[in-house]
Amino acid sequence: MIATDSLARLFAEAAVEGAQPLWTMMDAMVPPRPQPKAVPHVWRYEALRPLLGRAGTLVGTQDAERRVLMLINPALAPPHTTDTLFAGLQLILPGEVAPAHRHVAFALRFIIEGDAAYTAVGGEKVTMRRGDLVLTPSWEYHDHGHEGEGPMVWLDGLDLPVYQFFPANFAQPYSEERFPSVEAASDTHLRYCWADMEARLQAEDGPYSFAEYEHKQTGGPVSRVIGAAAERIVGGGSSPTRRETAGIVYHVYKGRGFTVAGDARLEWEKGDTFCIPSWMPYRHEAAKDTYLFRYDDRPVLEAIGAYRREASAS
Ligand code: 1HN
Repeated sequence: MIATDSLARLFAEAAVEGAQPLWTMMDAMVPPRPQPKAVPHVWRYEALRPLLGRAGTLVGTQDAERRVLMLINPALAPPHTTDTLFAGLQLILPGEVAPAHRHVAFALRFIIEGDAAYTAVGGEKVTMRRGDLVLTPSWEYHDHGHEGEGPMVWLDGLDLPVYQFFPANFAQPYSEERFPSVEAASDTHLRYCWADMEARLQAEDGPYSFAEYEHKQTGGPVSRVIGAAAERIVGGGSSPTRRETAGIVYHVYKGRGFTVAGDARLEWEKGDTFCIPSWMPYRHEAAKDTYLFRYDDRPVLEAIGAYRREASAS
């Protein structure tokens, strides 16, 4: 019996019992470095904006609930923009209401176009303008509406892919279209105006600066899973090369240039959104004065002791 035994036989019998050897796949189980599935990619606003406009005539917010074009990583399936982050472009038109609901997933909005829509979050009605960052904390009822003129477009950033892994995301519609709300205080912790961020970035000298959004109540990142920041690069300037275990979604608030991410060269201009996978060295180069908004999964990585960052040779 023993004489005729073999590993192949052992593996076959183990498989019947729902077990497999670790030693044949040790490297895949504990790889020497992070192995993100996402690839670097740019979503061009010039190409997507007309499609979003057509969606605006073809489907209403009542039917769609949220009129969002998801920005899906070419190497992954919805809702993955990176391994852990979701990004989408949402359109709301004057007179529309996107009905109230809540979910465990956290959402942020970075306003790309327009200035008179609101998002009502947990009873606070927050008016949104271009460049604002607006937070929708986990499990708060929220609806969006537009009482002004012209289309309103924003970038939605959610931690949805995290809930592909932790099946702990609940969602619930509210019984009515709108959750009752009153005008938010001008300094609400739900809104972070661009002017404040731009002033912080300009306060730093040099061709490149970086500033993190600080939650107005906690002083920490904007959520437990997602952090957000902005960067300024003067025309002709560049950022340092670095890599971090966080996955990152970038949005070009203003400017034009490119980012080298691993072997990829991502050309971008105002309105574009692009992503950097975990641990890939990256560097931005600006052709003209540029401001980038970004969000990442650094807070959740820090919570589990898995955030690392290093400057790397360019
Ligand atoms: C969602 O609820 C919103 O509330 C936006 O505006 C984007 C993407 C996937 C799932 C839910 C919103 C979303 C979303």
